[in-house]
Amino acid sequence: MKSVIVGTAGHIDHGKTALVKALTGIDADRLEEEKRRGITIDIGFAHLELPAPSGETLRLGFVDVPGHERFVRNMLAGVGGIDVVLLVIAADESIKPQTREHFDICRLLAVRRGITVLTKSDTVDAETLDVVRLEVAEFLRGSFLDPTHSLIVAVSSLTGAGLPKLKQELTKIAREVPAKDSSALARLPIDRVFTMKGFGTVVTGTLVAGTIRKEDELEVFSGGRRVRVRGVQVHGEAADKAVAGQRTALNLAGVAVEDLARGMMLAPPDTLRSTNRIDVFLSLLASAKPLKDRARVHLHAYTSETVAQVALYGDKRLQPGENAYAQLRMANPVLLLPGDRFIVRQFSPLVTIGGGLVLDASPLLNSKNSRRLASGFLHAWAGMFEIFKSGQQGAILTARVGRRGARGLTFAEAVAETGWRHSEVAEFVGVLAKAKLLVQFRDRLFAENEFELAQHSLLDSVTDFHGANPLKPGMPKGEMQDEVRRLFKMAPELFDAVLANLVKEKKLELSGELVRVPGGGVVMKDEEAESKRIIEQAFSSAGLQVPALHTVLAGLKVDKTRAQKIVTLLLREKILVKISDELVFHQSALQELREQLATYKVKAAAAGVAKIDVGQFKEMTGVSRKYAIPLLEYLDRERVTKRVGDVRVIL
Ligand SMILES: Nc1nc2c(ncn2[C@@H]2O[C@H](COP(=O)(O)OP(=O)(O)O)[C@@H](O)[C@H]2O)c(=O)[nH]1
Ligand SMILES: [Mg+2]
Repeated sequence: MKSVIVGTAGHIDHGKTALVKALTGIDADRLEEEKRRGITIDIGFAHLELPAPSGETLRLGFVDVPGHERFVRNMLAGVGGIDVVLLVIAADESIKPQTREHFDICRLLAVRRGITVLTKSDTVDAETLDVVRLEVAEFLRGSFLDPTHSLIVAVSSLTGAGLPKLKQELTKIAREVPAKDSSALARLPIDRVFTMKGFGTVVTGTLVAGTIRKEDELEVFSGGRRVRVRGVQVHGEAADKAVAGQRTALNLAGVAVEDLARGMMLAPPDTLRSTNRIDVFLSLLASAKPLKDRARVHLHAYTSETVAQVALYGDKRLQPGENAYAQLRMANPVLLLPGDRFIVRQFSPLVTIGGGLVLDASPLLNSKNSRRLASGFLHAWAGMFEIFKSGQQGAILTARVGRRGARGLTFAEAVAETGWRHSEVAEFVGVLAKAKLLVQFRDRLFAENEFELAQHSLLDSVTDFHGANPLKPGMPKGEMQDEVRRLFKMAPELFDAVLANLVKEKKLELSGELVRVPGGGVVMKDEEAESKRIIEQAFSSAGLQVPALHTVLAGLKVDKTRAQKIVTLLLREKILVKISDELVFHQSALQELREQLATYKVKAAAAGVAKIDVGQFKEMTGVSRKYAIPLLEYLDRERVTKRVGDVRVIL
């Protein structure tokens, strides 16, 4: 059964509630105060099943809205999910202020279908009705209700005149409403919260997307609370599930009435994110005053309402009847997705001044930077907005991935940014990867050219490393990864893939954790590596009684030049330390000497003076004078000791 939501719109007392009752038999004024005062204060609901000529049954859910100017905010909470509008204009009063305001709102929200209903036809004569009809036709010209393609029906809820024709037209239009994607991610903007005896917490709303089933877990936006669906009602009857386009009531477990309110949104858990900033395409009504950059407004989207600041990209002021790209900074976070519509009302006094289309609910730029954007970046930025506005999913995904550069975009982020299902994202990724626009590494997506850029970055990084470290065998992989993360925010997924590819193409070499350009760095052959080990071993085992360097080198398999190269490398790596032309020590032996001296100092200080002379030094270390003098001079240079006359003060 196809479900379609029909909303009323129009000035107070023009017969909206009476019309809904005449069509459905249901009085949508449900509040005691509404019944007593005879006016609609809050949105009300009714439903009707209509047989279509094709044999199918259409289920119409009605949202009846208040016409009073003081309750426009309630009207806005109801109009969010409607498919068809009944623009109600009383034949005896014709167009009034809220006729205009409600009609503006419908246009700004991009309501596509509707019927103009001239009510109270019984109160005027045929001639007056004709005049009003002409007036109304003029008013509607060029809009989605333009009389050349949309009907104006005169009815009387009192006598029933015109109602059959209206029902017929409603059936026709309802059938034209495109079926909604019930497999999309579910979103239910909450319009009412109450307790029902024996049930507990109940919320209602117009399900704007997807399906909600009994036992589903949902997340409450904003705030992150989890709730479980204990029961589902559709148009007042128990059901296993509610699908997009249905008036839906949910009995919720895990939440108290006080924790929920109109304006919150229910959606699948851990999938979407609420936001304080949205980039939008904003339209200012011709009837509004010019809108200044940084102006504060009231933002209405679905059932939510928050104060927001408008940061205009580009001009400092938006003229009436014009459009602009802008960033809205909200006082309270709201769950919105690209493609959603919204209304803005003047901060004070409260009048509807415009509305528009959400382009991006996860903008990368803060509106604080929009000044900077105004000059140079705007052009490129506008190009992206155009793509977002186009609604072309492939181009949108490519742009969203592309703007993240080497950081890429994960599948989960793609889902949260677009509101598309994971499988839908995957489908587009498949197509775009084939078209060589995107690449995927593990769970992350990158623009194809990022791969190319990353190759250059990695090659540069290693080449620079060799330049700065001529005697090192290669650049540690971790250091390389840190560098490209710091410089380009490169994701590990891209790094790994690019490095693997460069190694495969023999543009880089990998040995253990070291990366080098082929032929770059110090490459040791087996016998060189062995020689290096032998030298190191000779000195580390000798302690301070070191052999002469030339003796050690003479015993190696490698020739003199190569042997010298290895020594240079060992000195460079600070494994060996040269303290005089003749003498080379292993760093561990010198380290031990420092510790010995430190211990000696403690003892000597206890005896009165932290001093040592050459004799004491020889005794302590067991070395001959030939070694003792250069060692002490080395220690002086290292500021471990200080020569004072014939003795050394231990520092
Ligand atoms: N004569 C006549 N009165 C109507 C008709 N429709 C509504 N009314 C009356 O007009 C008043 C306002 O109607 P209501 O439906 O509450 O208007 P709303 O504010 O637009 O919802 C009520 O007193 C209705 O009885 C109609 O078709 N003919
Ligand atoms: Mg009413």
